[in-house]
Amino acid sequence: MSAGDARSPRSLLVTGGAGFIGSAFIRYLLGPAAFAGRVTNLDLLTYAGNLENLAALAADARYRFVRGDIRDGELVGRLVEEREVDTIVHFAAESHVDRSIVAPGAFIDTNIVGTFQLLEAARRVPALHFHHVSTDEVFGSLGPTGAFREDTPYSPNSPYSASKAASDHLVRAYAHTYGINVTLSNCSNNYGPYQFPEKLIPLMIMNLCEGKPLPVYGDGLNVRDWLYVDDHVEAIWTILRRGRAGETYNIGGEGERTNLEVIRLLVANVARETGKPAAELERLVTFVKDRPGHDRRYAIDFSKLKSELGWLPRHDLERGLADTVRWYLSSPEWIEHVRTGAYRAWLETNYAAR
Ligand code: NAD
Ligand code: TDX
Repeated sequence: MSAGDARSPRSLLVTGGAGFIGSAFIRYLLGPAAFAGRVTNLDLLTYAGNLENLAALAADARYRFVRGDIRDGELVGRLVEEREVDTIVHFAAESHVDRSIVAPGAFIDTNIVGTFQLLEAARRVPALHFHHVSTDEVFGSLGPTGAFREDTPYSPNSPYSASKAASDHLVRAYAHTYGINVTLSNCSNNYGPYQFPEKLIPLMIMNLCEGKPLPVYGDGLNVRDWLYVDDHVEAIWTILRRGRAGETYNIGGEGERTNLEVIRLLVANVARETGKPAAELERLVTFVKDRPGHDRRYAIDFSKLKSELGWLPRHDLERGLADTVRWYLSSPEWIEHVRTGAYRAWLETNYAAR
């Protein structure tokens, strides 16, 4: 397939669609992208899954939610058959690096075995397209210059990134061995509305609002390339429809900043929105012990995606962070449910695990 050819998916199986990026993808698909086909969201609803992220779509006739585990091969196979799935978009994962350091087992199970089960289901359906959502962390850590390209050798450093690297390799191997149609994307750090507050940006926003310490790992000079989540999901939709089969595309935000720079931007935004003095908020910065094996710098060269498919990020970091801070400040109910765990109590009564 050349880059000009368009795929027209009609029945998507989205895994992990109740998480941060998966839910943004489904909101985009059924909103701005005006997708006319069917979307089946398969999500186990771990601590990171939150159906409140998709509340507005619950009654949409194009959308169906299934609570279940990607490691359950029989369930996955049945869904693919019953829903006549022609495309799998695979977001489901254990996604937080700190958790992978404390308890790596779930990362091996979900990220590697789960991906394997999805690929097993995919290889039984001729012409099914499989898009694998991955991360720039598979490439390891950079020095002060340079950027990850698609052909940068893999060098993952955490149990999380190693499990994602393993899943990337499985996807490539299934394409090579069984001829499955695949595309892969490796993206930099995302931020935006509905992100679970274990990740840097929502954690800092919530702590700023509550006057709690802002824990900065090490010297705070680690660099990440930040991408607004809506730009990521637009890139995935572009690759799904027009990306070359078998290819990997890097996705980045042109938003390289040190963690301290990001925190200072958040301080300025929260100060502006709440009227609290910036100097007072800045005093909440607290240097803490470093994350073991902490990658120093990530940067993404996404010229392939830009030149082949014409994708560019729409949000710069300043605007994206301002929008994100405003969203958290105007979503007290979502925050309260996450903080108290109420979103889970509601899930347990409405969706018994299979
Ligand atoms: P998230 O942790 O917010 O959501 C993960 C979702 O997967 C949750 O809804 C969870 O319930 C579900 N899930 C977990 N285990 C499951 C299982 N066994 N079966 C079915 N569902 C299961 O993650 P996210 O930040 O939205 O990341 C989504 C994907 O994007 C991941 O594959 C991640 O590696 C990748 N990615 C994330 C970022 C980022 O900055 N967050 C950047 C690049 C790539
Ligand atoms: O409290 C904190 N203090 C701190 O200094 C937290 C939670 C993080 N940090 C630092 C560690 C990182 O240098 O901030 C940076 C960002 O940390 P995370 O938000 O945990 O993201 P990161 O480890 O970079 O990984 C993220 O980007 C790539 C996602 O969690 C992954 O799912 C994605 O693949």
